[in-house]
Amino acid sequence: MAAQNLQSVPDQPAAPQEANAGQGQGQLEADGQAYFDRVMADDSRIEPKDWMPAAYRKTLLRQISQHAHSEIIGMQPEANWISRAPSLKRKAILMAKVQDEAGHGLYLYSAAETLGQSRDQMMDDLIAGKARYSSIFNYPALTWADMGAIGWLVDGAAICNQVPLCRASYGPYGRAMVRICKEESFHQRQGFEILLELSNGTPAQKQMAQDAVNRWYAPALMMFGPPDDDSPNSKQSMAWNIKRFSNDELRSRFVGMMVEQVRVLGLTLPDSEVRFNEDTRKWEHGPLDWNEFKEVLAGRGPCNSQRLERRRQAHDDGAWVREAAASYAAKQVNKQKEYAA
Ligand code: FAQ
Repeated sequence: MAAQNLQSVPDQPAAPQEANAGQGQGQLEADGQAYFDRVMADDSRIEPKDWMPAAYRKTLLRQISQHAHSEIIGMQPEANWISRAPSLKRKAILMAKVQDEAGHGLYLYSAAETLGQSRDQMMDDLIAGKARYSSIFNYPALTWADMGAIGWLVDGAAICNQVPLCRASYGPYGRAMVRICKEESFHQRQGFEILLELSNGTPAQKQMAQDAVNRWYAPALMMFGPPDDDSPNSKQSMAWNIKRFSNDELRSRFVGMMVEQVRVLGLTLPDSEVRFNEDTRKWEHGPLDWNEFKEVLAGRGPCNSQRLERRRQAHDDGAWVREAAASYAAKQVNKQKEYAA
């Protein structure tokens, strides 16, 4: 699947010519729309300075900023275990992973900024509780085995959802996703390896691994978003070549991947209804609790308030760093001006 979805983007159609400069606004809009339509039809890419419909910009800003916030809030469940990792090696690996997630957030905030919203504004929205981030990070990480389950299931679901986004029609988003996906696949393997070691350990360790998989399985399936018939954004996002597959399609693929891997782990999925439907050629799973999903999205999940409070605190604690960096940057600009004068 990965190789197919990472295929290179075709050559770009020619952008509207600068000769349009003297034309009226209406004509410019019409040319811009025609160019945009051609890019979509050719499955090519829109870049930040290209004309784009306001609704396309809004959709991208929504998705990319939510994605960035997810990476940043998503650091918390694992960061919580850095000081309790069972060995120096595990601690170093976990620290590197959490740091990678911070990096993903930064690539994504940068991509979102190219659409015209400042990072400060996005961060203010997150801290004010006005912005969404992935439902999955509102669940607690209770044991060390949760580090394995998060890596295997959560990063696994993230990869399944994000590899197709490497071909997203908006250039900065697609390019950021290529790098992110490379790192996420490493994350998934480290989660798998934690679970494999626990599964081959004592009966209590194996039980701890199974318990973690039991708790993270359904929330990981819900990461793909609501069922297709309850997904208001999917159709348009697919028409704009942002999303390549529907929420249910990706969820089904993910289940198929997990069925194979859980056997190697010597564990089971907590879902007796998983089966491959020979007629539809798709993997099916048992019912998910979509009321729980809605509650989490409404801010009433197990850890919503804790996650936001922690982010607010971190933002306040980092105020002096931002001030120092801004002051240093201003000094550098002044020095350059003096030098130029
Ligand atoms: N959580 O119409 P749709 C990671 C909202 S990164 C919260 O289907 P869409 C790495 C949705 O925003 C994980 N809200 O929406 C990591 C919309 O609300 P709105 C994040 C959700 O956009 C690992 C409404 O429901 N990944 O894990 C969720 O077409 C380990 C209706 O939904 C991404 O963001 C949800 N799960 O499809 C980090 C990937 N699902 O905005 C640390 C990029 C839906 O209209 C540690 N995003 N909603 O008010 C996407 O692919 C899409 O945005 C979907 C949702 C698939 C998430």
